[in-house]
Amino acid sequence: MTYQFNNQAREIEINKYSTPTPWMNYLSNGTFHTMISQAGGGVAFYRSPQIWRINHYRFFHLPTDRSGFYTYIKDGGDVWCPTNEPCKTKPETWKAAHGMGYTRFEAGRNGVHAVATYFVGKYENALIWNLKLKSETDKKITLFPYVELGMMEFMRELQWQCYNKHQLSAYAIDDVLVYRYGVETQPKPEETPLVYFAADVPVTAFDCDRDEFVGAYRSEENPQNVEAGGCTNSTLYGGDPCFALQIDLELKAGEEREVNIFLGTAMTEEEIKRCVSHCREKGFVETSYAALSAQWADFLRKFQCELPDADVQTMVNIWNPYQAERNFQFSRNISYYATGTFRGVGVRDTAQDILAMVPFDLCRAKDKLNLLLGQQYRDGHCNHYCFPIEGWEPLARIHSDNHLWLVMAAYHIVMEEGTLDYLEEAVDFYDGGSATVWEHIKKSIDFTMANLGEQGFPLMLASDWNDMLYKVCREGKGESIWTSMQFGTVLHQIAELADRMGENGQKYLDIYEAQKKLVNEKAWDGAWYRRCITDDGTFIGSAAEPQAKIWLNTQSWSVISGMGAYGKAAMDSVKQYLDTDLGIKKIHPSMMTDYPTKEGNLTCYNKGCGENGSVFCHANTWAIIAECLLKRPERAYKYYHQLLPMVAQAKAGEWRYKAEPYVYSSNIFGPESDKFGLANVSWLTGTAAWMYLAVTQYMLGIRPNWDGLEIDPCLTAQMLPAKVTRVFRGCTYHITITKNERAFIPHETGREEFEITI
Ligand code: IFM
Repeated sequence: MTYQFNNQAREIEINKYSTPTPWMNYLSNGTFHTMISQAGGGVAFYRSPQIWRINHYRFFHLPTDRSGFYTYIKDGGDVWCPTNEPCKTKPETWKAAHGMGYTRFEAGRNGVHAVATYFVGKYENALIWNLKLKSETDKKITLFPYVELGMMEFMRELQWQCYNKHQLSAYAIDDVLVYRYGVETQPKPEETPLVYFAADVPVTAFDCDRDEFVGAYRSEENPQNVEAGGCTNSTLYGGDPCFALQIDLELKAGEEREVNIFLGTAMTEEEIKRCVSHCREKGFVETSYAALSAQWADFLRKFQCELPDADVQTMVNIWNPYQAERNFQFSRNISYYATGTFRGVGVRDTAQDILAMVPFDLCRAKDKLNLLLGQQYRDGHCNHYCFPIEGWEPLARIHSDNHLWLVMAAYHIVMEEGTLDYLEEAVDFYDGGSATVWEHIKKSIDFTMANLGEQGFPLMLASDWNDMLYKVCREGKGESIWTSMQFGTVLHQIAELADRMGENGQKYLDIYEAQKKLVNEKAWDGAWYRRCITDDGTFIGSAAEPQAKIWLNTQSWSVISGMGAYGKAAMDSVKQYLDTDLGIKKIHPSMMTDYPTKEGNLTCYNKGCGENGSVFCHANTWAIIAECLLKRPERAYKYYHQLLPMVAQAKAGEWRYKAEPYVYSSNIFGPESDKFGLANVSWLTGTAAWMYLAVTQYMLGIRPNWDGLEIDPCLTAQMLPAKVTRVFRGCTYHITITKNERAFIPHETGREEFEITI
């Protein structure tokens, strides 16, 4: 087995370095971040991977997953790395473990044993490499920690490095290496940090010039200075920089030596000196690691469960909330699949990520929602992406769904908190003026009302949730039936809030009823709900159409919104036409590139890939929720269980599935592709937040409402009995569910513990 979960330690242990794709982890303190693979490859960045990337990561190039955070161990003529990669000479024993905010490698060769733990602590903006070394015999070895630096702006590097690389410098101040990104016209020079590299043991020599360290026609596989046994103290004022240290160590038989390496950022050389001396203080690394563990324990304790299904328990208690937190933090920025060059904070995606942060950290959830509300215009629409760190102009495209997600996020915050206080906070509009959160979300409704199409559904505009539908409204006439259902969902939420705010909730319910009527009269196709209407009036997603006859989202949301008079039948069609053993396809059948017309084709994707007939995991979550609302636990469990990453990976096979078995992917190639089962775009996907909601709030059914905690389980025998600990409004609820029966626990202020069995 390539891996096993160690839930006690909240780790996944990986026994083979050559996984089919890099299996990543994200290490972060909120300011300094590192994505690192099971083989030590990855990329570090300060705040933004778009403008403050620290090292090179070569996307799509072979060999894959280079460069990274390597320490060469030279033991006589033998050179190897605890990370396994990038040396040709491999350790004799090896395993890696990804844990909550850290990654560890344990390796041994020729009687030398190394444990290398990488993490980013909260006390300094630095990736800490903690190396523990032991030898069975007395030995002299040399360590060469190494990072290949690059231009901090990836896109500028691609275009302009021939000039700009001569504005980089890397040099030593005593035994600390410093990298200065001196590139002119960089976006925020006054906020650009220096990068440092230091050890907490004496350093014999160093290199800052990559070519000097690596040599000609070599790679990180076999750097010439490692082979030669020593660095050459090269500095770099123009060219290709790197950080390499030479550390000569004497190991006594059986004795453990600890070496810490710090790859960090600071604004000035003075500050670097302060940071490095802080890092070198006795106990600093230990304290930082302990704080990281405590932080994750505190985060995860808010919702813990005991279930008969071990895989579900692993996901609910550990990996799903962990992934959701990382999504919340990084939005759809940088991953093994996404280069982190152009996507900032997407309003649609981030508003959904907030939903999973709400039960864990209301402050972070509110701050993020305020950021998104700041992207809203006075007429109620909002920007599509914004770049709060980079300071770039936002992407101002108007989509039919963005602003409506804001209502949902605000509603979840209010229900978690049980007060209306948040709605009274003031947030500026993007185009000037300020309003309370409450006023903001009412504007969202106004905007949709002001942008209804000829048939009465919301205009599609630059697409709804489904990016690929951007061609539907080129002439400004196309309409989205799914947005009508999303609108319906949030109309119910805002109606409830309006009543609590002392305003007229009924007016929203009236709009809801009108949209509901349309959905059932104009969008029902006979066995499912149609998807949208093109500029020329064609209904996409209809049995009468030659392709893409049925779409998942309008079936699941017909139930979620409560609008679908035929919701049950619609979801039966999902089962009949869209479900596979590896998840539910988004559409069926996949489209050709001439549909609905050659010029107005909806997709260029090959059949079964991406948006065109893959199993779109994010959208599968809504089918699970819909089945729970329909009280069909067997279906909900099937849809949930088959997409558990470890289950899907085992079913498809490791080499076919390829992605990580511990985090969700955005999509899995569908049966119309010869690569059916290939999971891709893992980690940063809305699947994480919604899967978390689906299992905790709909399958386990533990949902906050205004008065307390509602328990409305929809579980199969595989999930019963379920024991849940849920922290809610300061009280710890111990809930045992033995059957699918509804219960309600009214919130009582001041209560600290509560126990209930259903
Ligand atoms: O909704 C989008 C998301 O914003 C980006 N990834 C694809 C989804 C579906 O099109």
